[in-house]
Amino acid sequence: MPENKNIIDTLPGDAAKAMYRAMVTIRQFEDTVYYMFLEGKLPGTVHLYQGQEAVAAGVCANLRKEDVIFSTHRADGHAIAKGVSLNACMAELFGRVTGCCKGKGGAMHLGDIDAGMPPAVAIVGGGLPMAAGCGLAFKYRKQDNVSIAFFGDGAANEGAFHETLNMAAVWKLPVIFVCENNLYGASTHVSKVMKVENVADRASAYGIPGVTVDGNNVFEVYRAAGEAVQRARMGGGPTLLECKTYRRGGHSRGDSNLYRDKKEEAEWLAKDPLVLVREKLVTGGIITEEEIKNIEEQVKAEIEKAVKFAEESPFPAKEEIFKDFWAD
Ligand SMILES: Cc1ncc(C[n+]2csc(CCOP(=O)(O)OP(=O)(O)O)c2C)c(N)n1
Ligand SMILES: [Mg+2]
Repeated sequence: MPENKNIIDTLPGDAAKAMYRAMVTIRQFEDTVYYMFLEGKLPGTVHLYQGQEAVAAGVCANLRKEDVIFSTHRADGHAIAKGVSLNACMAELFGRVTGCCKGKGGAMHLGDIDAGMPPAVAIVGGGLPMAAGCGLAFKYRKQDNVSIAFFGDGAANEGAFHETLNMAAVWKLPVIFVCENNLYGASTHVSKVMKVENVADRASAYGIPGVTVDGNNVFEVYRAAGEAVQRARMGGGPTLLECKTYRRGGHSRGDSNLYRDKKEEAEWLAKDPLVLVREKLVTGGIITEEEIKNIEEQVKAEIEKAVKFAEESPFPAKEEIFKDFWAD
């Protein structure tokens, strides 16, 4: 995908292919980042998104550039799907001045306001009130844009989740709350911290629609998110959309998932969203094996270019250290 281009730009005819391309880009980007991290080339830590690609791709395919997304500590997939440039994402992870936050945000604050993604919020649940605030701004200015809050199952147990959903419901804000339920908050299984079966069941407590979908099926995510986005644009208020999914890797660096049940793990890993979408596209006659190969090769070249761009970029100057920051 060309830099800074939202996949919505290639809709409507090629929506499926565009989503596939976004998913391949996220997977290859994350695999590359993982290996570079293990090699010691990247500073800090990483929270990778492999396995959850269908959520970011399916939701963001419904968005315009002017719509806004709020992300979490696991931000790469959201940024790529929303059209933040690969070069700027990679340079940010390397802490370089050409990064989307001038190298000062790093992996957990990835974002680019010009692409409709304020820097991600790594405080669990912290992005939800901001998404509602942005929704309020859209409503106040009578713009038919939407604000998306991506968050995890763990965040759904934070006070910020409950307060924000209530306020967004009462004020009918154009916000879609997208919970990526990957069954774990770090090493804690969702069943240990939640008594309802689905996060979306909680929507009824706030009087808004709640929908649970297979988050590994990009078409299901796309359709459900599309309905929620349409409703929000028309003034119908917020939706809680829960996408059930699974991390292919650990929570963050050095996590080997030893706490995960092996049967559960095998079942979910067999449902790789990339494999599923590829099968559907090929059997549906939407894409050929040759096109798949071409997409994969093009994406590989784009990522290699991004790594080179990042490695060759300078670090921020020392004089810049106190610029762009504020604290209370
Ligand atoms: C308020 C807060 N508490 C704890 C942490 C440490 N922490 C970072 S990620 C994480 C787990 C979050 O789980 P979930 O919301 O399910 O997101 P996932 O990592 O599964 O994507 C925790 C506890 C934090 N960043 N912020
Ligand atoms: Mg989780």
